[in-house]
Amino acid sequence: MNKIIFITGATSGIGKASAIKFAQNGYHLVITGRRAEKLAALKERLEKEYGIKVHPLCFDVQDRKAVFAAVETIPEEFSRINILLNNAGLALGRSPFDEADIDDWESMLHTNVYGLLYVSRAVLPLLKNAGNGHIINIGSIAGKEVYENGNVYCASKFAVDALSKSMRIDLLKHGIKVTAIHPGAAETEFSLVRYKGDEQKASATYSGFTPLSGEDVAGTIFYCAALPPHVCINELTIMPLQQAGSYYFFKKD
Ligand code: NDP
Ligand code: 8X3
Repeated sequence: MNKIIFITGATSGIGKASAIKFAQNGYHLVITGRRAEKLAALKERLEKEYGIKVHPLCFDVQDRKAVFAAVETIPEEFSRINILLNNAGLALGRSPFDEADIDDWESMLHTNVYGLLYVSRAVLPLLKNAGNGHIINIGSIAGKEVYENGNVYCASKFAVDALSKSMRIDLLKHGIKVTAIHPGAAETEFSLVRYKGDEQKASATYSGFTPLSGEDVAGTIFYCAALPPHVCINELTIMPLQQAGSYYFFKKD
């Protein structure tokens, strides 16, 4: 029987690369995001290329009612969810604490923290039913080391780190694995979103070094998911070769 993975933020970057990776390996998918047309295109592509089944769910993870309502509609054939990949997230702005936009702060906390909480609670009954469940949370190096002007984005990812550790303890008795993966710089739509469409600022983020790709992170997510049932990676950081931490880059022109 094919396993099923539920992926938040599958319309782009790490989430989309993960959808492709798991489809290549015979998983059926529940893919989510706010951009319905991207979900539809990915479903068509993956079903055609890999012969697996894909169920798209379009909702905003910030909207508690919408999250629970969407999960309620999952058809029987997709309801034995083995893996939840909590990947949807974003940074908005990179400004000093005293100048940052408070609306941006709220969006980051509502998406990266509350969104992860709502989706986890909504999907947990399905993971419990399937047995041997696994929750994989995408944190960040920003959730391990605070950097200048990272303030609330860093705080949201520190929360993901703390919640992952806490979920690991509380879900132990249900036999559910919890893994937190903390990437360094990955070239996705992340910086374009952070800098609100400013392509120059976004591409400058990745100049002078070779960043991770969404596929690099997806490969590591799949590695964690494919370990034997008695083995759980609690957390790991994955970085570009030229990045040692939030602050330490070895850049070449
Ligand atoms: P992308 O911007 O490429 O992808 C983000 C995904 O999250 C999109 O699919 C987007 O879908 C979804 N998303 C964002 N907000 C919401 C929302 N409110 N409701 C539902 N879905 C949402 O970035 P990445 O792939 O890089 O980011 C994935 C995760 O990795 C994030 O949690 C990010 O914080 C983390 N990360 C990224 C790093 C990087 O350098 N890129 C490094 C460390 C961590 P849609 O717009 O369709 O809603
Ligand atoms: C994304 C990585 O360093 O831009 O989480 O915050 S960083």
